[in-house]
Amino acid sequence: MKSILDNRPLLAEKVAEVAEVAGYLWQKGWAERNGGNITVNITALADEEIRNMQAISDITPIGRTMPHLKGCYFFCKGTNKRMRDLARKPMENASVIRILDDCSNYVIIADNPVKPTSELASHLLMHNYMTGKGSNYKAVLHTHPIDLVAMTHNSIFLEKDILTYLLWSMIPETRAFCPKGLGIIPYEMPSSFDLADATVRELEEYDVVMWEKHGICAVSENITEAFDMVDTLSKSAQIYLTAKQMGFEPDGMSLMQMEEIRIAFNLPK
Ligand code: 2HA
Ligand code: ZN
Repeated sequence: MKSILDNRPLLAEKVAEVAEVAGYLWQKGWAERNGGNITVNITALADEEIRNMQAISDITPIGRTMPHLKGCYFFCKGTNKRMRDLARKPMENASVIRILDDCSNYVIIADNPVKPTSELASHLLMHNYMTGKGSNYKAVLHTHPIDLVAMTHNSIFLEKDILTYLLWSMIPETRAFCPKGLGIIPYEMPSSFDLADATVRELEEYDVVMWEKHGICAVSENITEAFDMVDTLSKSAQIYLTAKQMGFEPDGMSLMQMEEIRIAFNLPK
């Protein structure tokens, strides 16, 4: 069967990267059934032929106008599709969509008419925000990491930046590679615009945000970097949990030690 990936090595590489990360999400136990979703802005890889491709779906409303996404292209995991299937057969469990010139509707153009993720609204709103401010961020990851989601079931951890400092203090890597910390979004209905709006507000300050009692969202230049931030935060959560299981409260690195890392890695305040 013909695929949009044929003779497009850069696009094929992007999709292979998504498939690799989808496999990690499943292996980590963060992606039960159809849990989690991934979208990647591939507009820079859309050549003339892609731009002329016919729609293979009806024109579908996004539900909002996305002024910065006119004519953009996204690779989107399909709704109700499994991450573990996306890992093995990406083009059967995802599709490429085009945002129409009205910035309010999309069509699917390849390979199959796989309806995009139920979190499309929040993902596109995040892309719209990132593109609008001229950022080079192109990937949005949403997944359900067990340890980090468990922590959001304790209201103490929902206060601003409590979890950020706790997780930073577990291991120097987290301070270095998740330098903006972790935003917290109080529980909202999955797939809702309330959740999408709250997420975009937090992106002004953070690259990774927790959705209380649900999951995590990370944005970055590519899907590997987005995954790595979540993986690093989860490692910190595991260290915290392991210490608690050993029967003690971990000391954590001191504020001074964390500040040392900030300076050594030239990180913003
Ligand atoms: O795609 O994770 O938040 C399934 C979900 C919705
Ligand atoms: Zn979810």
